[in-house]
Amino acid sequence: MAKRIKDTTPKQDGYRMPGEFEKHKQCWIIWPERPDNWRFGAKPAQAAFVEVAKAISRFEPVTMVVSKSQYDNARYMLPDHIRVIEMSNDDAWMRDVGPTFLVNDQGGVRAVDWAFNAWGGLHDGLYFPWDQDDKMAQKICEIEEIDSYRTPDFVMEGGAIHVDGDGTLVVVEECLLSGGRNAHMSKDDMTEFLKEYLNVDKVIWLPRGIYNDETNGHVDNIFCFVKPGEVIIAWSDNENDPQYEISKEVYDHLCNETDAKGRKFKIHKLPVPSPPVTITAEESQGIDVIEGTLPREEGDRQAASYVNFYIANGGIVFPYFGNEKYDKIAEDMLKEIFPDREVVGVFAREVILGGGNIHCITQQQPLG
Ligand code: KQY
Repeated sequence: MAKRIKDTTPKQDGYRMPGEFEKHKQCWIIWPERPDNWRFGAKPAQAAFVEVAKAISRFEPVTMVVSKSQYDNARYMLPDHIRVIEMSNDDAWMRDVGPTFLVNDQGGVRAVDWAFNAWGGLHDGLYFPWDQDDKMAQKICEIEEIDSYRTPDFVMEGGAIHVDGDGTLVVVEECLLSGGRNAHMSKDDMTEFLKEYLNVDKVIWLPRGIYNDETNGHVDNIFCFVKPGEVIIAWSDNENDPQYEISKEVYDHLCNETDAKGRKFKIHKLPVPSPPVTITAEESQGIDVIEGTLPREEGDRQAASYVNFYIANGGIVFPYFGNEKYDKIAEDMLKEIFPDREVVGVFAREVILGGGNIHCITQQQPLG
């Protein structure tokens, strides 16, 4: 049985969101298929998602959820050890539509089921409708028999939050204060709400996210925790790149901050690929044009960032963008930052062409 908890909050009940680097039970992913977001009927993206799933499954179990019409295809393309479950969906961003899992000190697991409106609803959201995506967290909680806290009046996505599991949450102003999410709440109201639902003591608000991010600047493209007190940010040394000013702002902000326990941050600067990843004519032509969804034109800059990696049990699965020099810099840095984990790169250009990356398409379920 999975209950919906209505009268209390995670903080009141002693549940907290753990750091991604804590032990997982499994990883959840959604099979991509919508042709107005993934080129050529999502066939190249499906092949990339298979590689991501296979890479993560070397470290922990993976469950792929897939629509009725794609079930047979996904089951055929994925190895047997990856569980495949049929579930309706609107697109393939499990980080944002899946549950935000919580743990307590007795090994209990619960989840927050945020309201989801496709990153901005009718204000500046990326597709309509989004009702199937909004139901996904509850369905997963029911399958896993996990009780959840639904926030019907609070819109949030998993990619918009990063915690250290030790009292600190990091978010981005540009994203959380965007007009399509919780315009009825002030920044202070949101800070208090997030403290209750993620059970943190301190919320750090970074000014802006990665350049040209279609989610209004999700934190998971520009910043992540390695462990409490140690973080990675997306970086550019090129003063002519608009990313330079954004990353410098984030760096300066973090240099003047401490976490919930009063620690100064050790900050690693992970360069974004240079030149930036842009859409080719062929890639643009492969996308169905449907009114209301984001156009993808030749030359458009993608929000490509190596920070958007997934931390698995004993592993790091990160995106290669096909830029030999910068892929190698990222790989070497990640190996140095995570000496106890095996670092695995997966060619993920097809994922960034859909608007996110490996972290955005995955959601870890803690072991509890
Ligand atoms: O970055 C994410 N977490 C999601 C990106 C959504 C893009 C939809 N086209």
